Amino acid sequence: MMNETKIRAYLEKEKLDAFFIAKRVNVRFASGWTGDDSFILLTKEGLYFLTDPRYTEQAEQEVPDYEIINWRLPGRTVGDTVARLADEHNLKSIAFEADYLTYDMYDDFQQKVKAELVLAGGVIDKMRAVKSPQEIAYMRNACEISCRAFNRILKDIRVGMTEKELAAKLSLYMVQEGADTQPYGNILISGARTSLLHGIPSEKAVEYGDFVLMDFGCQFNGYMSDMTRTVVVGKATEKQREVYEYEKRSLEASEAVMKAGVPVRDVYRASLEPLKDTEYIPYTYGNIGHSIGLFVHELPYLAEQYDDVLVEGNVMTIEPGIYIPDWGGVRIEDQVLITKDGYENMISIPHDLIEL
Ligand SMILES: [Mn+2]
Repeated sequence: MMNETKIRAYLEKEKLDAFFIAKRVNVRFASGWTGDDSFILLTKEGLYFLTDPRYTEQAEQEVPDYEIINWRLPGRTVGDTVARLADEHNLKSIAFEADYLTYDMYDDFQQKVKAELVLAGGVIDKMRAVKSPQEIAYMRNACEISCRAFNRILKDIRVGMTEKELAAKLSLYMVQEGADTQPYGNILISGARTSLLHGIPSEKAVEYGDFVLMDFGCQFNGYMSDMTRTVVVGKATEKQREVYEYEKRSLEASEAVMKAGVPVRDVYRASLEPLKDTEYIPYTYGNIGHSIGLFVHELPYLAEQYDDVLVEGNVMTIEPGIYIPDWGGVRIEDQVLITKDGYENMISIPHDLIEL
């Protein structure tokens, strides 16, 4: 059993009979299941794990408390199995992830399932916002792995290496340092391309004087790290130094206000303070961080438009940036655990400019 009790508490409170869970990270959060393509129907008394023959053996090992059901029979859909379970257990209402279910699946459920389908988008996602000590420990580990990989990649960054080659090496280093498997879509871009907020590593070779921006992370037992550092190949110019310095102040100003009880809006506003009399405000982006866990971008976010307040046990990334089109950008990103009085930074690499 993992977090089923939290979901049952929600059913109790909302007077619902069951929750159908399809989003992969929510299935993992609920049950601990590490595989793919599987669904959970959780009722007040029952735990049903809907999977197919590729996964039945793994399911017996990983989710032993569940009744494991092969839904993939000829001509059958997940909706058929859910409809049968709903009838057998007299379920009147089933909550589902309205922000995730495909239209096809919803349509199929509507035709076959007699229980009322209740919109519950984002519900389990919100349950994931406060991390347990074990989840925090996993993320500390993921961050340490990333930091070790960062120290290794610095030795490889030199004129002539392409962004793709370096990105591949960085991924390899994280796996060698203990990450789960292939890390997720890492950003490693250089030169003027560093103004692309989510630039994809290209065939561009690193040149002397380039910024190299690395926004990357890995998973440890499914839990993610996410960090960014921007370095200069060779000696930084005056302008590079200036932009870097403002970016560093922006990051540190926002980190300085982070603690439980602080509105996310205030963290965002603090990031702009050091820039307010400069030309750089138009080159910032309105979302400077996100929660992280089993998924890289979780709730809450750090931006003006959200009413969320930080609470103890949130794990947040904090990543303001300055992005100047056709010139380049600087981003520094930490991953922090929110505590009663402040935060613990899980990223041990200093914020100072590194010249290679
Ligand atoms: Mn991030």
